[in-house]
Amino acid sequence: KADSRPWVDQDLQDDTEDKGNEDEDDDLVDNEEEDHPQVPYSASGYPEETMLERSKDFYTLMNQRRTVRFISPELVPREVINNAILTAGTAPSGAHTEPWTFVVVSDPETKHQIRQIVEKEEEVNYLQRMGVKWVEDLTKFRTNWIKEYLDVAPYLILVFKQIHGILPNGKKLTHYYNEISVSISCGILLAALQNVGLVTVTSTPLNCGPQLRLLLKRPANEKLLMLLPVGYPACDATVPQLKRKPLYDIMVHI
Ligand code: IYR
Repeated sequence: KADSRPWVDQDLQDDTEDKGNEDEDDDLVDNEEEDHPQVPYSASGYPEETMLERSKDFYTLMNQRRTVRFISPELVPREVINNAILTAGTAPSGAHTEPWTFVVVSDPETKHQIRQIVEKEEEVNYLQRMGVKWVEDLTKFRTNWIKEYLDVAPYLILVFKQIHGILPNGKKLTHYYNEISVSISCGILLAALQNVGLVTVTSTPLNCGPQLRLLLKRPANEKLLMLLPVGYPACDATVPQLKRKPLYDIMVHI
């Protein structure tokens, strides 16, 4: 199956029977349980000059973000990670369903088990599933299936998307746009980590989802979307020299 549809991730076929009752939440009574009255909203409101300065400052900060594969084992305060995850949880979500679970792993034994699962699958990915062109496209990044950072990083954050929720009555709660909602939350998480000087790798371990979900004892309505090893950069960390597209290549003004 080496060259057959490498983009199709078996994880998407993880249709393990989950706890949710097959019935969708078509019962309006469930939705009425929690009413959201309208409350006033007022923005902070900056003068234009301040806006301009803040827009530049934030761009400068985020433009320094790089995927760093060499992470220091130095410990990071747990509260910083908690705050970053709280920040990620401010993402918008379809019908405010907040369809995310962030599993934070610092236990060395669990990190090692994760590494073993990921490396075993990634070896097959590189040697068979991805195909010659994909592997070639990655040569400039010098990546391979050895993922030392999975042992070394003080934290691994595994982001799961909940493809549906489960109501107290056992029925499924529809999680609209769950993938894009959780993807947005990952973006905000990356910004929150950058803001405190931590680094990560936005890894999406192909074909590891079901095994990692079982290892971490997560229910079947949760699918792994992203695995982020988090820590300070190693003192001898290097990154590939990359350029970002200029504004006129990424923006069209009509
Ligand atoms: N998941 C593999 C391969 C990989 C794929 C892409 I697209 C990258 O930008 C980088 C790596 C790995 O993590 O090595």
